[in-house]
Amino acid sequence: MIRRSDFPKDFIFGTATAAYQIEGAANEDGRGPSIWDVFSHTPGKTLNGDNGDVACDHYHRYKEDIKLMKEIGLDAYRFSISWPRVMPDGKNINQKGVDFYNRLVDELLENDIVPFITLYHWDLPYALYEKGGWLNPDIALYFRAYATFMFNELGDRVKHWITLNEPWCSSFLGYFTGEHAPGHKDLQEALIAAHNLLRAHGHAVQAFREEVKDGKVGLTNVVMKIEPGDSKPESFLVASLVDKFVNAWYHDPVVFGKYPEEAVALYLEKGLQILDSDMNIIATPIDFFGVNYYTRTLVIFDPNNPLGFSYVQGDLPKTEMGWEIYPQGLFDMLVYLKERYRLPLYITENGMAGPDKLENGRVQDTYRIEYLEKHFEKALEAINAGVDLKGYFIWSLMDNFEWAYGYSKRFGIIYVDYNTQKRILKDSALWLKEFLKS
Ligand code: GBH
Repeated sequence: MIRRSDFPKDFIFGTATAAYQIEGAANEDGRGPSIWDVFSHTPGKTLNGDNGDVACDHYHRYKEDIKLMKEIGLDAYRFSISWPRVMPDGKNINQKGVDFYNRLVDELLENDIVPFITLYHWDLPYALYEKGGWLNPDIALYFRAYATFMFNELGDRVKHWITLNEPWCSSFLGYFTGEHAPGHKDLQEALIAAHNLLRAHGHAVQAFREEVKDGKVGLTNVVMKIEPGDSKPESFLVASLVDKFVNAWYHDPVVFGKYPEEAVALYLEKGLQILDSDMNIIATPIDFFGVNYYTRTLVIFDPNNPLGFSYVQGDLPKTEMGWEIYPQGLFDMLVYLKERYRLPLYITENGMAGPDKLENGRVQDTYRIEYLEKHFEKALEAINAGVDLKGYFIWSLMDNFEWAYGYSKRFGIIYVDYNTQKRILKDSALWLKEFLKS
């Protein structure tokens, strides 16, 4: 059985959340609307019309939630800042919103929990969306100003910062499939958004170097293991193409200052120009990559699909999201990232949605324990294979607003009863507590 003591001494275990998914208090203390408020209030965009107005009410219950983290024995906590809470119009400061994050950070530190902050986990101020959002090149400078403000405000106490969460999702789910806010469906827009997201990242890293001398800054990407879904040689080719599009696209420019050539070709084809000066900003050196790993993705060659490929279902056991459980992919991708980019890594998200049932005050989520244990093992194998993996954040601390799926999917190690806001440690949290002592 895997034990905590098998991991390096300074390895940290934590949980992760995101502001819009847990905070609630959407209209309190001067918070402005984000693209996700508008999107989730638009009929048909989220399952059952769910939205983050109340969510887990973490804005009011953060002390209780930190107490639970402490009880489990977590070393660290990754959360995101709601840009429209601190800058309701995307530019001007809302002191009450800033105060919340000061209280949150102080409470974490008092409990010896190391804060990791994500600056952007998808909740763009709606006022900036009205100015063009991620399609407006100026967005990178607005983001830089917001980041600079937050570094100044919290950088004395917070030493670990992540600029963006999963720019692939913000650009492709937000602007191409329309599954996420702002719900556009335009390939050219997705390409522009992706580039502006990376520019915003680079600007924030530059600001970080000026403001926080003794901290670390990185970028978190969703890292997908892409495999061919059948044995046709064409399917191997599309798998490697899709791999470039979801993985290398968001890592290569940050380290090498170059998009993979397949991405460059797509920009050219769509008549978009990429400036060298932009690439220099994007390639401002970072300290680590955050890895969000959930599953593998199978693709096959499909001449009838305009993209040239289709997604197919695999036959491994699946989570409630329909995602295959594939721990080996975590090992493979950690080793791949290490070889290609030679940077320290954190797993900033890993976890599963389960068929959780609260029965007699207990949630027996043995499947989640098994999922986590297997992924912990693969993380450890990666460390032993020479990967500089420094920490592991479970998604998520508690059940929360799962974007387009609303409250129907539960990823937490803590169960949330949305009628009463009562929190109940699932068996996985109790298992983790024992693990962390071992
Ligand atoms: C994360 O994104 C988010 O950062 C977090 O906010 C969210 O709550 C969490 O995941 C859980 O969803 O169709 O089988 O090929 C995850 C991004 C993108 C990962 C789609 C899985 C495809 C699975 N996901 N991806 S599959």
